[in-house]
Amino acid sequence: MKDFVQTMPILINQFDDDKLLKSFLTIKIPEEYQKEIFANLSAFGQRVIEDISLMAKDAEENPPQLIQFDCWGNRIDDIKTSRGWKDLHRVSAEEEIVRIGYDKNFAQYSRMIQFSKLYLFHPSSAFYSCPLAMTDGAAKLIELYGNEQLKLKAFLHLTSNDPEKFWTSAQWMTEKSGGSDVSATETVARKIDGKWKLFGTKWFCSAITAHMALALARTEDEAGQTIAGSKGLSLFYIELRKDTGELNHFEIIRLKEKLGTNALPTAEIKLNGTDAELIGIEGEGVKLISSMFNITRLYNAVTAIGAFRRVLTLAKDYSGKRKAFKKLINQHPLNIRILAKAQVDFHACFHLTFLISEIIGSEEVFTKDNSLNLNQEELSKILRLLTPIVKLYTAKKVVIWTSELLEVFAGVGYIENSGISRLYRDNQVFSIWEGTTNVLSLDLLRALRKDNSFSIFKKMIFQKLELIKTSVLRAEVKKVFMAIEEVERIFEQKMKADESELEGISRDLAFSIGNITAATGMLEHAAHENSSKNAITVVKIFSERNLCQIETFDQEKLESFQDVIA
Ligand code: MFK
Repeated sequence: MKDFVQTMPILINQFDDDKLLKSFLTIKIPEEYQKEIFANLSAFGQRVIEDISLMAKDAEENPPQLIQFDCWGNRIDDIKTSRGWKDLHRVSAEEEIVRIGYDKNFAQYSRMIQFSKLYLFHPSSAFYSCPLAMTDGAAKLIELYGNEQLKLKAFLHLTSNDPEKFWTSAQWMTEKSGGSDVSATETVARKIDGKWKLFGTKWFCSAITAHMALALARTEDEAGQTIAGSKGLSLFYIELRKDTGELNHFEIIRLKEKLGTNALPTAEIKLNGTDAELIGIEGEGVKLISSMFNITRLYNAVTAIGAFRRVLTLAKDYSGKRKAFKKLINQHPLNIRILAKAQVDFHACFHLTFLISEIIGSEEVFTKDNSLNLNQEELSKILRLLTPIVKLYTAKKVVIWTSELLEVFAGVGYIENSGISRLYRDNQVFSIWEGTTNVLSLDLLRALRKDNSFSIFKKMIFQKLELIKTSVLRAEVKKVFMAIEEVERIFEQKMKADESELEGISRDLAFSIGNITAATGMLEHAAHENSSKNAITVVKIFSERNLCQIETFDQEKLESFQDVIA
């Protein structure tokens, strides 16, 4: 019997090899920027398979350790991280992954370039993308609501390209009393000698090695009374260490043992009078911190599609090397079907995510002649509407497809040191942190109700579709027009029904709007003369499915479901 030796899948330059990203950017980015951007991304595309991936490997192999006591018995709560993890910090600063979004050197295209870089970086970053997400979210929040001092100190650190000056931020919301239900927060903020100090436990603090954090706490009045619910929550800025290097009056109870993301130091902490500075007005904490998590949710989507592409690239490469039943597995019809369907869903996720990069870029660097032909208020409302959708849609797809594509590797994909099983464990996080699929579906309802944004969304989609004149795509364009009308009809009908009916369809609503947006992006791309070669075939296959996928759900159905699970 021959030895069991298989040819490993390999990666080549992750930008040069990405036909979709390259053709998308060629279409969207003005020519004057292209040379510089393409050279930068190409060099970075090589680094992510060379030195950066070695840093990630080191970080994965040497997970963080909590050293609670020194040899003399003193409580120190030191977190030991690997060389690789520290190098990833340096590279993130030097490659300006956060900074690009703020220096605006590429005007309204800055976010698109930043997202391209993050998308290339994430799968080789051992989840250093997570501290970067919170760093960007904190920068955005401080830019919007911070006082001059925070803008002159924290903001400059968060957006620095000097590794010595670059800070990362954490986001401290989750508590034992309620992860998604932030209104149950128990941490209190007490004014002592005119200064805010925080007391309580935060249960899931990602990136505990960050320099600063933004945290929610319930403010006490002079009589020690608090207001219940989210109206009693305020937002605080915290520096994690004092000038002496000691922790700012908090203890690290433990590092979390998680299913994946094991290079990332996530901690449970106890705040024992942590010095903090109030941001904004008391009682507006949830509203203010939403400007942070609306950015981290976009990072979630960008990193999810980066991870999706990595799994798909490895699976396709391996399929062209592995023989079974006398031929390469990429010649078996069933496998061809699976890979093609994954590729089509990947294109959908890509276009959905990169369309939002165009929207946020146009909103942040507003010009009247923006490519979306919308005013700034309309752009903000569409951004608010699509943020939960792009997060939940891409997360769910990467979770499902990572599981499916693992089968391409069969037993090897289940072996720990293949690296494939780690992708499976890691990618599961995308649909959990930063709001689960259900929480985000409900957030979509919040956005739809508050801003009446469906009509603006419809306007954007119609404007885009009306510009597509390619006759070969006529049927697909028509299908999107019909889907949007159908979604609107059902949504309006459910708005008049019992609240539980609207809640019950909110997830389907989110995926349907996601399908419509993705199809529009794919059609726009396919119709362009510079599109990637197979773009027309891809969107045709995508459009074979029902774009509006809202299942019937009413009181009777709810009762029968209750009966089923009783
Ligand atoms: C690799 C990239 C990954 C990055 C990961 C980083 C790792 C971080 C790990 C974590 O920390 S995970 C923790 C994640 N936790 C969450 O995402 C919380 C999930 N729960 C929710 O999102 C709930 O919907 C929410 C806490 C927001 C509900 O809170 P409330 O207080 O019940 O909401 P309410 O009362 O409806 O809204 C309060 C105000 O906030 C309202 O404004 P007004 O007072 O003006 O009316 C809302 O409109 C506003 N608001 C809520 N959500 C908003 C928002 N505004 C804008 N955008 C939103 N998304």
